[in-house]
Amino acid sequence: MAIRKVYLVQPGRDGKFLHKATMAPYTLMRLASLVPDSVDVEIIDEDVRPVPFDTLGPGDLVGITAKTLQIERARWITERAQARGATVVIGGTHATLSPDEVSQWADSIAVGEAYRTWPQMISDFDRGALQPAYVDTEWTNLDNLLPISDRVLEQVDENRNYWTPYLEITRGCPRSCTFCTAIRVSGRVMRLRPVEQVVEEIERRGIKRFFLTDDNFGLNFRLHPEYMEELFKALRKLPLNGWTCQAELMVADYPDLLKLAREAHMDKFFIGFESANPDNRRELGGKAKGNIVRYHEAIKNIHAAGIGVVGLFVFGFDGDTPAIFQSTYDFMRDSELDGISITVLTPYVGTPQRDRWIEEDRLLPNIPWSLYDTNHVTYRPAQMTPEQLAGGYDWLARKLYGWPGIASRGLRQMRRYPARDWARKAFSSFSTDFGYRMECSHRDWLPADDGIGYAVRGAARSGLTTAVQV
Ligand code: B12
Ligand code: SF4
Repeated sequence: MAIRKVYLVQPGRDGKFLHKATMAPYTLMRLASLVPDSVDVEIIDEDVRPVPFDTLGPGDLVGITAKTLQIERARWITERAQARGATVVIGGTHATLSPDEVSQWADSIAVGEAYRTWPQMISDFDRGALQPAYVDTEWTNLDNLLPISDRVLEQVDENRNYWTPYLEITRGCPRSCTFCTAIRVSGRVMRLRPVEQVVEEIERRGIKRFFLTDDNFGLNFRLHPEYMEELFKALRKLPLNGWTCQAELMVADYPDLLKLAREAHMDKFFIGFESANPDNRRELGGKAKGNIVRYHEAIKNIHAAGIGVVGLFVFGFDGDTPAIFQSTYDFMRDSELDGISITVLTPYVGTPQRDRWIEEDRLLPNIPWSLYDTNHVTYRPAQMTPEQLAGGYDWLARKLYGWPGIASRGLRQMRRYPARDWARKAFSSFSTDFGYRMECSHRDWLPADDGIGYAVRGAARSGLTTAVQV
């Protein structure tokens, strides 16, 4: 059947906040740019507008991207689109990690990256020969990615519709943390995009702020210092308001690169401390060791370069007891961190950790994938009950994401900039913790009279998620 139109869908969850959505559909922008000019393509982010089921019909190819927590919503969309005669392809993290499950209800699945397979799927569909699965395990060289096309930029209008645009500069991570799925979707070899293409993309998209999708951008301080130097020198010439990226503690050992990063308008590193408990170091793939003295030193060195640090912490490792929440909070209070993310360890499909816990019969039964959102407990921890883990997490979330906590970390960060930059930096100084507050509100702990939390829960309850608490 000849192709009529391509729809690319990002399942929704949070709705909009102050007229903008948070999750710019960068993955879909890249995929839409691979659709030949002769074929009509439309991106639909459910957080911005609903899927137009009434207009779907035979000849339409609907591509849906889904992480694990979005897969039930993806299936719901699929069933309605199929009922209208459209054909549905599922790609992204969950289809890559659990292909057999997804291929039971999708017309076709894309496993892995899709720079080669997606154009093939479109062409096969057009000549009536779509296959049930397309697998790419080659970790394509990123030297020649097709640029994000003008028609896609016009349609998404990311600066108007989203709080933070995303950008990919490098991809992959050679570490092997037992709980990580990122390496299973991005590969273990660090791949780098040519600096001139990165600059071209930033300028053409007209973005002034961005969050890097790179899983471990900071590791390139050690792996590819010349590349980083070239990149930072190119970015410092651009009129950027600021940008953020994921890294590990070792960036603190590279003062010259830190200085260049600051000049390149970098605002903050999101650093995976993961745990303030040294008993968990075996699970942390060699990047963090639960060594608090080293954590304090590294934060100090990064701050000295004028860059902020957002600390990422995971709770529920086998070494954790109920005391972990108070001891981590004590560390956080003393640490001068500029933002804090706390998550519950989550055994995603395809991780060594999930395999082990299945063997030990530790997964909780009947947990829907929508609760694999890192805010809910989905397994039996080794030294706590599930209720203790959930209760400790809620206790800490309340302490961290109450307004006083958010305000004090935001103001601390603002003070790192000269007063003339405060207007430009105000958004990024407060937005990170505010975003985590919104994420935690999926656990329903915000007081009912809190306007913002209430709005977020309203979006969550509008049928976009299954709001079950553990
Ligand atoms: C950027 C990012 C985010 C952004 C959101 C980006 C977005 N618009 O979705 C933010 C910061 C908001 C975010 C939030 C979360 N994230 Co996140 N995120 C990422 C990250 C770092 C990069 C993804 C990305 O944009 N890459 C760049 C694009 C170009 O590549 P890509 O998405 O991989 O797409 C390629 C292929 O996958 C494929 N493909 C993808 N979709 C489709 C669809 C079709 C039809 C086809 C044909 C192909 C295809 O083709 C693309 C081109 O090759 C990944 C890690 C990773 N390396 O994947 C984690 C990751 C996806 N996130 C993860 C998680 C857990 C979360 C959170 C739950 C964390 C939290 N506690 O807040 C939330 C959930 C929010 C939500 N409602 O979905 C996990 C998912 C695990 C899983 N099994 O589901 C990952 C893998 C990281 C990890 N820790 O392991 N995330
Ligand atoms: S360092 Fe980060 S990206 Fe790399 S394996 Fe560990 S959790 Fe995954």
